[in-house]
Amino acid sequence: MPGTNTRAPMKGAKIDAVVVGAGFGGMYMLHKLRELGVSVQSFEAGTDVGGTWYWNRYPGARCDIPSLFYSYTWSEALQKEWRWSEKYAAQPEILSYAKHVADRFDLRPMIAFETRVLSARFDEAADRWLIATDRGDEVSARWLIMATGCLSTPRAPDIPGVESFAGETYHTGAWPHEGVDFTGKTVAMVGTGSSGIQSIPQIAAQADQVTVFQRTPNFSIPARNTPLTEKDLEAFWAGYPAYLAMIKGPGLGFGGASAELPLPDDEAQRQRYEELWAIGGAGFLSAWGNLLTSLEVNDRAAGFVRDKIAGVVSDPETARRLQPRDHPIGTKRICVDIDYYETYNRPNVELVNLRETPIEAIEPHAVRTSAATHAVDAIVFATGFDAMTGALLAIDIQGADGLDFRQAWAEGPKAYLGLAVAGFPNLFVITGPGSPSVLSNMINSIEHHVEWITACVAHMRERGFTRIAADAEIQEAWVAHVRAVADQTLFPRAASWYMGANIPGKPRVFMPYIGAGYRQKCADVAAAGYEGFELSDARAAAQAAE
Ligand code: N01
Repeated sequence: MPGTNTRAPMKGAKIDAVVVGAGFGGMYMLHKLRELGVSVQSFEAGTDVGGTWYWNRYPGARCDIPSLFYSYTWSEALQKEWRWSEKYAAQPEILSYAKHVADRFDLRPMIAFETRVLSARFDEAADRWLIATDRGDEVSARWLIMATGCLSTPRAPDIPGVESFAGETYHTGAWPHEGVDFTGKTVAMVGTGSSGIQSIPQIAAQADQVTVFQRTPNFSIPARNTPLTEKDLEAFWAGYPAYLAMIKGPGLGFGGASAELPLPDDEAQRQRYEELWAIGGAGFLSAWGNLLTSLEVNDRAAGFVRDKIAGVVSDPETARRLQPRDHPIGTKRICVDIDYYETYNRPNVELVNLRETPIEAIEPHAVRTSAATHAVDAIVFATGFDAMTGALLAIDIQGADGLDFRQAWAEGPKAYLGLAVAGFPNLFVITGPGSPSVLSNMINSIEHHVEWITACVAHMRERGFTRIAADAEIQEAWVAHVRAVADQTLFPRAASWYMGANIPGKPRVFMPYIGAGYRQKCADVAAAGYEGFELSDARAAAQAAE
């Protein structure tokens, strides 16, 4: 997007808080801090609000959580006045919602757009962060809040010759704002995660020819997307109080998985999968309470989906290539699609299995595998993100005693409750590693973290504390607990982005927290005077030392 921002840099500004990013996390954080009477500035790389929904504009981009539940709950008036048109809203509608929130709550004056935070250094004497941006801003803030998103650093693969390609290349996570017309084009699609699975049917409907280069097939469940009716809304509002209670409860905010154990007989199991398949969406994983912990149970569910794929895809060899076999269902993020498997019945779509015939190089006009040279006009990389840590590690952050953030996370991310990092006082991460984040409904988890951080800031202000620092040992114990809980599930069996496995050289650590009772734990920590944190007042300490 062309730059429109000509504002003068903020040099030497002294404020209470800086919020990095103006997606759903950043926007709510701004609202809450302003409400508290805290002076706050946000820096956002995009030209507008929306975060994920600002950048991911690829054809077919949609939320995989029903829109009525992918909405802020903190303002019932907002919830009531915004009318979603479909069960699963498409990206333009979600972006409109984000913009509406920014306008309705007058958030824009607090946001500097087209501005990327480059560095942050903790000034120990003042208990303040010194933040610098690519626009020359130099701001001092007591609190630094990273609302940088979990999936915000797109990753293009290092394929030999990629730079020699003469046609256009795109990444789903950084799609051109003006859109792309593939009419008459032969398109290579690389990657079959959620982004690939959503965009392939749309691009295939427009382009002349599409060749999908698939490394790992993923499980996908049909969305069964429909327009939202008055009846849907009535049902939503009737269940709203129970929904609010549920998201504040011990689970991940998706409603209860069936606790029906031991499982009924084979036919009854199959019946349940049929029902969930007919309903559509990621709720398929809630078939049984132990679907993500018992390999035997999981195998049944996976087999059911493999059979469905075989039932939809006409060519048996293509169906076989599309059937995932290398990971338990749900241990890589389950995909939710519209006509994904059906797309392989189109005459203009070809599937290349990179496990059998890997890409050797990209040439100026082709993708060359070990078996063939595929002439293409354009390449779409749906190759994912440096998830959960990429956006944080892109910033040069120096904490207490000059501790380097990249050094602190060299063996993998470590964060107490996924909210704070030992050695980096007064820094909070919204939905950071070690919190339910990407395994939960992100909007709800964002709200939870924003409210927890706001309460913490209020606590510090009321008592005159200028520093809050997570205890390194308690953080270690939390990180170990996060790992131990994950180890009781099937998740570590998949080479997923949850594990950092999609980035060569990234430490393999299961990053989100899948345990129960997370909200209660955070509440207990706060109620005990921020147990596991050290709260202090630098000025008082300095005076005492004099
Ligand atoms: O990325 P991914 P994504 N050569 O990492 C392949 C959220 N999201 O952007 O599995 C060939 O899942 C890679 O193959 P492999 C959602 O949480 C949500 O699709 O590594 N292929 C994989 O197939 C999601 O999980 C929504 O073997 C290469 C693909 O690229 C997350 O974002 C929509 C390759 C990457 O899949 C990420 O999804 C979209 C290479 N060198 C995204 N490198 C909704 O709300 C990678 N791949 C619906």
